[in-house]
Amino acid sequence: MEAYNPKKIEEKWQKEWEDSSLYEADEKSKKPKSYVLDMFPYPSGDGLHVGHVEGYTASDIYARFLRMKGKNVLHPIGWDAFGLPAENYAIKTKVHPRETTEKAIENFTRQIKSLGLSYDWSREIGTHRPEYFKWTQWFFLFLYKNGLAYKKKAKVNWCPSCQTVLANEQVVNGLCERCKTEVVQKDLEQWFFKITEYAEQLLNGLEKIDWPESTKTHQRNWIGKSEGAEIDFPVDKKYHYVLLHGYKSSPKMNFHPWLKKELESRGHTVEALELPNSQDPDVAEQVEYVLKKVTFDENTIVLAHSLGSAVAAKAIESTGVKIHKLIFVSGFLLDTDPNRVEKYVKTAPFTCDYEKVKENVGSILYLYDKNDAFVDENMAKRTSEVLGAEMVQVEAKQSHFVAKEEPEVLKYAIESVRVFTTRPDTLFGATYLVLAPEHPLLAGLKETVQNWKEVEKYVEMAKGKTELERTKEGKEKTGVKLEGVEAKNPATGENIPIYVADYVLSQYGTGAIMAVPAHDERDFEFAQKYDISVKTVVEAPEDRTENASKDEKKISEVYSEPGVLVHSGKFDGMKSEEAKAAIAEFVGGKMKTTYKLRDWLVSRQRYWGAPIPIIYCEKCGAVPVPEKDLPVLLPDDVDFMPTGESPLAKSKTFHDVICPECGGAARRESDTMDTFVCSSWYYYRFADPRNEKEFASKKEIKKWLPVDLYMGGAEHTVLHLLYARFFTKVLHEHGYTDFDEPFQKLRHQGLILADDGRKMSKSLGNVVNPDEVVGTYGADTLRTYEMFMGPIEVSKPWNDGNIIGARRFLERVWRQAEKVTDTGEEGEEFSQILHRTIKKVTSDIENFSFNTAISQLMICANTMEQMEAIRSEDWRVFLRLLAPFAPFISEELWRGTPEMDSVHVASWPEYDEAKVREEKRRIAVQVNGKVRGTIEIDGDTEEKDALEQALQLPEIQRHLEGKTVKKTIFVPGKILNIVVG
Ligand code: ANZ
Ligand code: ZN
Repeated sequence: MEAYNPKKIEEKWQKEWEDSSLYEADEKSKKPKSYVLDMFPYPSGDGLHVGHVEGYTASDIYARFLRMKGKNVLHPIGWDAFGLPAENYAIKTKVHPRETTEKAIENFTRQIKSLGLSYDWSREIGTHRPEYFKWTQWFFLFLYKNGLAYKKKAKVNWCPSCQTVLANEQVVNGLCERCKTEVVQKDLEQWFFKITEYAEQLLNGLEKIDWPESTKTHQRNWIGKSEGAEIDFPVDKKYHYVLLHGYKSSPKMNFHPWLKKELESRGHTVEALELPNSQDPDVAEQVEYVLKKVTFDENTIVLAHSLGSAVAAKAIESTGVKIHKLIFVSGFLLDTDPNRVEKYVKTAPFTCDYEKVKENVGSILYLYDKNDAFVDENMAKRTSEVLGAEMVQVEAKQSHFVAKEEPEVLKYAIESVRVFTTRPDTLFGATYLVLAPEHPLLAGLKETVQNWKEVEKYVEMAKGKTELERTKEGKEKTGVKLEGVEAKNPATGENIPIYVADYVLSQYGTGAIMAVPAHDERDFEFAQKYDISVKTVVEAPEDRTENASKDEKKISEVYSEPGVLVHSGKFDGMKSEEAKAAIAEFVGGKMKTTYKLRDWLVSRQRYWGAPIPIIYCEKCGAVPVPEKDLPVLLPDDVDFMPTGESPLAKSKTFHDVICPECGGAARRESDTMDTFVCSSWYYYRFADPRNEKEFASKKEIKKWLPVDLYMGGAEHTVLHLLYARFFTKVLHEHGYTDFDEPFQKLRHQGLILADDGRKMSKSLGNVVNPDEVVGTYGADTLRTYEMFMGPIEVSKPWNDGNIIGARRFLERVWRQAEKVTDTGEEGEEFSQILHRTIKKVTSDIENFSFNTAISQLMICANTMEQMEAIRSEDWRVFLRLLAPFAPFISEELWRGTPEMDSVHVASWPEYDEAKVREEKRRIAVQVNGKVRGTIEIDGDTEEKDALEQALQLPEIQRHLEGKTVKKTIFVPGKILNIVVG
């Protein structure tokens, strides 16, 4: 027999498998399906890494196993092909990213095929190909049309060297992950996906999927659910209120007199105007009246009810000064409704310049009554939208706020700082407030704050810092006190100072906190530094019995545990957990759940990505590209040199277009999408990869999805997994799928380290190239070696010596073929080993314990080596067990037997229960090390069962009498020692 020569057989079978389409998923099969998926790779210029090989081999073993078990397996591969490296390479070398990418794909393909991975190549996809990204763009529009994609100005991490926006996780210690340049913060108009709307579903979904616990924990932390309360702290500053009544009303009607009194009793001045001809009003005349009567300044708050809102907006449009705030109470504008214009404006045509209004007020609030009989919700929404107003839904005492007293109106009329706290029980101990440097209230305090220059400088400085820098533990806290303005603690009624400090983040909660230094570490540290008072309001239950109250001693540490309330008025003595809701309610706060999860920023100022399918028109605004015009292709007349603007903006052919709605001149959105968008839905495309009408048909989705096994590294996948789950939840909600989790079972491969235990990296020169290993030892050896390195999920170092071990094992198997005979009798002993091997390899593959499966195959091979002859039947059992691990050698040897078809479509062997049963054994039972009896147990009996049996023995019971079992020591098959005391 010839010596084992992998080169010869591997190439041969590779070609044969490909020619016979052996691994293509069968569309017509009635067998149960199984979808085994690898995280598709980014085709980098460096080629495949041994870490890829590890994960791909594991899922390949599983896919092959399922095929042999009679499943119709879908096991596809494709390319996550958009991304920065190809673009950066283009900047350096001027080689088009498409060219680099296609070349890299070619190389990856060759490498993957050489490894004998059983992919269905007929379904290959690449996210950079127009037939694919057409549907990525479709998904953008799908989200947009469902209100889940929106544009807003946002602070983003900006790398001045890469000239691009970075995601938070691309910022490492304040530096760009790629080029190590210091990252700065910058304001840009960006597209976002509203993933936050699904926070709760994304959290709950984790309960029902089979994923590694650590990965689920990671997802939970990323979503970061917190339960607490929102509480308002009135700002102790005097304003000038202007109240405008509605149609057929007057300052003497509705809530006006009451509100005026309430506001005045708080020290504000109030001007309640009597608008002319309220019974049959002319809004234009009323506007003129307001402008004549009122002197607007930065301390003015205009509160307008109903028709008064139209008057207010129009008046503010031409004040010329910026007022503090405008509050609409169930208001509306006229120009959106021609009938109303006619009815209420008799003197002139009436349109309102929303932008001017926005310019002339600090902020606009829209207060809407849930049960409003006059203003419907859509009108309220539209009004809020055109004015950029914050819309708040409340319940009026009487529909449309016409009661004599309307507490919600008062509540929102008063300027206050809203905080989010998880500890409303500590409210009596809140001794100061902190605003994030970006807090919108700050701008309105410019005239009031005496040390404005200092505040401004601080805010400016905070801008340059990343979130991580700001919140790092142990970092010294900094901040500035706002001189000349205070807030009122709503529980104690006392005035407390307001600070601006960067340890409070603008994007979490409400961007403001109540600080409780006695019970929060960060607040304590800050209070010590700025000499702010510390007030204990929760004590450990045991401290309550002591006479001396804590605050009489010097407080030197923070008590952050639950306990019993003190110094909290009528809540003294209450348990802190109970006090949370009670105190929140006492001050009119609302219990509220907050999430750390932010909306997903998808705009990238880059070339090599899927263009965002939006067109901007002067007249129509943002217009989605009609579906029939997809895909929006990437133009080739661009320069890749980054300038901070998207490269697409400079392409003439791309940039200037015609508005699909009005036909006027318009321009295209020039940003591309985050590549995570491409990878959020690719697993659907594999089900129906050539569909030109849909991203995948419902029928094919139903046939193949969800994914039964998803395999990939644990690093860098938190976001990918979250985003993919988000897409699936949205699809589910809109009836595209009958499942709402895409990946039923997830497994990770561990890192493969270099032989020196360090991470493999080009700069360290310790990278192992799989091509070389395949060239020297063969793909079967590489696969077997990597699977034998250790448990799949742990990190493990490369070891050249052990590769040779794997190769020798396969050589040994090869040599056994010579001993195979058609006659001969089955030896009892070997038969047992063979059946135990079937049992173990089967359950090990099911449990992803590939290293132990291989070691069982080695035991079996060793036994065969001792034998003079091997029955053909037994030999073929062994080859089938080996096939998923070493597909080439098993195929070659299998075809050497009378079998005509591939081993990879043969059926998986079954074991005989009678042959795997381990013999009973008699073992000694000790008590405290002395043998006191014996029991007879099976070879695989577990400790607790052995103990139970031992406890039945009278001689053992005697020695345990009056004692307690401290522990047991169990050596399977040998001894059970019971330790008592
Ligand atoms: C008062 C208080 C007292 C708080 C106390 C804690 C302990 P998690 O659990 O992470 O949700 N906080 C709220 N918004 C913040 C922001 N934008 N930036 C920084 N910190 C913020 O944390 C919630 C707690 O973090 C909140 O509860 C608030 O401090 C702070 F003994 O309020 B706490
Ligand atoms: Zn238009």
